[in-house]
Amino acid sequence: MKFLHLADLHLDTSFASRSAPVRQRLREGTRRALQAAVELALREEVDAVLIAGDLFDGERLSFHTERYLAHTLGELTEGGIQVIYATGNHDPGGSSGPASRIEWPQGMTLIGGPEPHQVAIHRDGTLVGRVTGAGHASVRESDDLSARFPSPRGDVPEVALLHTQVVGARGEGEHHRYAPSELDRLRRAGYDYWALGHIHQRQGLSTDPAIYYSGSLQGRHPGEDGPRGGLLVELSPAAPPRVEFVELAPIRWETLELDDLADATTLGALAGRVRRAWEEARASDPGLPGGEWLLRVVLQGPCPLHRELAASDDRAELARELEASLDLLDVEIRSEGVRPPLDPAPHMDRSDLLGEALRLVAALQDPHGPSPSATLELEPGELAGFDGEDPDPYLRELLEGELPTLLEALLSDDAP
Ligand SMILES: [Mn+2]
Repeated sequence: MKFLHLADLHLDTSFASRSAPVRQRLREGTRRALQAAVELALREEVDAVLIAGDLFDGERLSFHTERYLAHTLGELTEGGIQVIYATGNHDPGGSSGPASRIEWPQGMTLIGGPEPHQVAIHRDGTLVGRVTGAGHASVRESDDLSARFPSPRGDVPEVALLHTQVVGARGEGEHHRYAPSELDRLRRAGYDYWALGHIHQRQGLSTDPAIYYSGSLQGRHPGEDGPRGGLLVELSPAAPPRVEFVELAPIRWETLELDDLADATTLGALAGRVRRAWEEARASDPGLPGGEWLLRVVLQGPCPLHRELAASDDRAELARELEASLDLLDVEIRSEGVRPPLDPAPHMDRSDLLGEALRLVAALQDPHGPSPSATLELEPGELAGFDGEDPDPYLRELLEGELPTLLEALLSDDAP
């Protein structure tokens, strides 16, 4: 049996914090990702497409998306591909939710409640596998739905389909603990593959049996970065499961962190640094042809442009320049970690507290100078984080790290 595992599409997410044109692109992006998934399923001649919940984001689905869904999923069922959709907490299947009101294409299976429902998968008239799924009926399913799954017969490959928070999975802290399940129970349930939804970070929790989150189909915020798509899975009675990730989302979120900015003395130089970092990152990971990007740039450390980077209009100007020169959909500049560049040298001879402190630190940092632990009268037991023999190298390293903070604190009223 060959199938495509999708989850967490969140169609019609509002993207309310974004500008109107970006919002529009993101909403279209999710629909285009689904279109790409349908084309992949038809091209690969899969037997089934499985959707593990959160197909749409909220209570109200636009007419446009409703029509689009019926049409797009209809392309699959008309192409002889079975579509099996088990609901999640965003798109519950109870009578009040939109899942129960949509005119789904003929031949599609909607599993909108906690009672497991089984679908036989045929290829050319032969039984090649079974899919058993359970869905959320309400927005707050608190039961472990996996406990209700029957033991599979096992004469053909058996797949379980569920929207669940597996306890201990990566990224679980970012999601509500709905329909929580235990990895151990999933492992022992007898299924060859668990097609999971809910946690948006793609991950395999087990390879034998195969237990996978496909992750969100299209990233929805800077935290959902990297390539996004679906898992193409092949199960056969004789061989181990083959699970392949296929990138499908046309829009990606990425973050660049730059902390070596001491030489960036002009807007042009700073933009150049970001451009080079971007080009390096894309050389090894170019993304899909024609893909669009939303970039967050996190600047930190000493930078001569610290005043400009604290001003929102200057950050916006840098963002616009990068959007244009790198052809990006959106750029956000974060500069909370930027500090003024500080050089102790011009202050070493001062006859005030700062001068005294700097001379003391310089003497204690000198490996041939006085012992820092003896001078400061510190016993090894009083040093948090130290568990070695000789505390002096450790203290010298600490002093090095504290120097910028000391300078900043003692120079704060001393505008250069
Ligand atoms: Mn979700």
